[in-house]
Amino acid sequence: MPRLVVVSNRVAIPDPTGKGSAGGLAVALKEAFQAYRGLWFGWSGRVSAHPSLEPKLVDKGNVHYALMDLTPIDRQEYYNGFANRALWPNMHYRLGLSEFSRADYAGYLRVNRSFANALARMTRPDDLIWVHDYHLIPLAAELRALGLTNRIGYFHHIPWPAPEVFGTLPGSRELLRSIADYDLVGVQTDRDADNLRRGIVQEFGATQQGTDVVVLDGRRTRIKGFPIGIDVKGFQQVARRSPAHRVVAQTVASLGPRRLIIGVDRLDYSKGIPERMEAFERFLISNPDQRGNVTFLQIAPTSRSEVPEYASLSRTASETLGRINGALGEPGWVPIQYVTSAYPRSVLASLYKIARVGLVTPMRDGMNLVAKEYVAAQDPEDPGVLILSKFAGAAQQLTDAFIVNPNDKFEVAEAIRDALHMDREERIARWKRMMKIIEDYDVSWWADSFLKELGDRKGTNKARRRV
Ligand code: GDG
Repeated sequence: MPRLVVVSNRVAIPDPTGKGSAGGLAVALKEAFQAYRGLWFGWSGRVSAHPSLEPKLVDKGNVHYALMDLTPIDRQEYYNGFANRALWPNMHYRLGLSEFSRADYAGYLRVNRSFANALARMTRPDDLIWVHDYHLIPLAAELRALGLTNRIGYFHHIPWPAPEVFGTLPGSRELLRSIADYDLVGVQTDRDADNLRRGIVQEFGATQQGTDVVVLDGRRTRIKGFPIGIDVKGFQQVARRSPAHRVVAQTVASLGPRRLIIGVDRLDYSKGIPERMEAFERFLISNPDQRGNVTFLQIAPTSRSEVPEYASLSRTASETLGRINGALGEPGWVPIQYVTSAYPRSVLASLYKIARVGLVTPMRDGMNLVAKEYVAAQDPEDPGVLILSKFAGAAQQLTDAFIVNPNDKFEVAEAIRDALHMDREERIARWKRMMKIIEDYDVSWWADSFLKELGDRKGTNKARRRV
């Protein structure tokens, strides 16, 4: 079996406390590495004025970690700058928030080149290389320029926007071109795959072979949807354990007979947190009998706080929260409880299970793993109801959720009302159908099917150097 080399912006070395990083990628890759031996290469998360050009090596069980430090300017330009201030908003259709700077883009390309230089020295000719996410789109092009002929795959965790949207970003043409240096590109949904293939065909006149393959300058790149899943069994085990944690006990005690609605998201404008609070406000205004009978708990761990748009979102969320709780709360009842720290997975799992409604209403989301975790955590005899944005990749699979448009707070408010009124029989029927999909397409399916296709040499590109 070839060695698996995973490359991602952040490398998450397992943390015995279980708190770890709150990011979806860390959760997903942990599962993938249980099956495959290999190397995980990426940023250590540290900055230093004079970082080594060689990675720091750490061995943990069957995975070797190779960690690169960044300079403060690298972090500013590559990570906070181009990746998170230009690419992220563009790919989430927020063109008004996308801030392009030439210096940031140059920093993004520079870090990709320096990662490629360090990685190329560590790879063996038969390694399967699996690159993750929008921070590292040009990595394959840089590796090919160094002469690597390995099979290289890329998985894009966030939406791939329509060509008309992506094309507004300076640098987008070059990035699209560098996609063709991968052998396999995975995206979350068929719609994303279609957007990316159309982009390459429109921009370069590439030809399409069959449904999935585009051919550009003689190189074949297969572009397909591989919807990411969760570790269903592991998550259910955690959810079944008795809620020993203080936070769970206090939540149960403070709820009393009230019903709980839960939201769990990184504090990110793509997740629609203030919009969701306003939908809950609308629900309380339209259903005054429900005041005092339901609590909405929003867990929103702070994220990317060095990026100005995130600081601004944090202010908006706090203001919206304060306004709604001030206007509608009563002594002894706070309508929205809002916390910005991260909790252990076991606490999340217990809270999901207690909650009658899971409110997952991103404005745009690649997949959204919280939606799947919420469903997996439910009690099969008395499951809760998932309300899910039509703009989350998960909505393509979980069609038995209440699918809503998060831009319409009246529609979301009505879905909350209907979810709270749904009888047990219907809740069970919907839950069973969603659970089947979540189990069939779990994280092992995702990693196995991507890697199987990446390793498949049928119709492959000939091993050749690019000049
Ligand atoms: C990106 C894409 C795609 C959240 N708060 C805490 C915590 N979390 C965990 C959740 C879940 C994960 O973080 C978040 O995953 P999402 O998928 O919801 O969102 P992103 O972080 O934006 O992830 C997304 C994903 O990549 C995978 O491809 O689905 O579309 O944007 O697992 O449970 N975990 C802990 N404490 C928290 O407070 N321990």
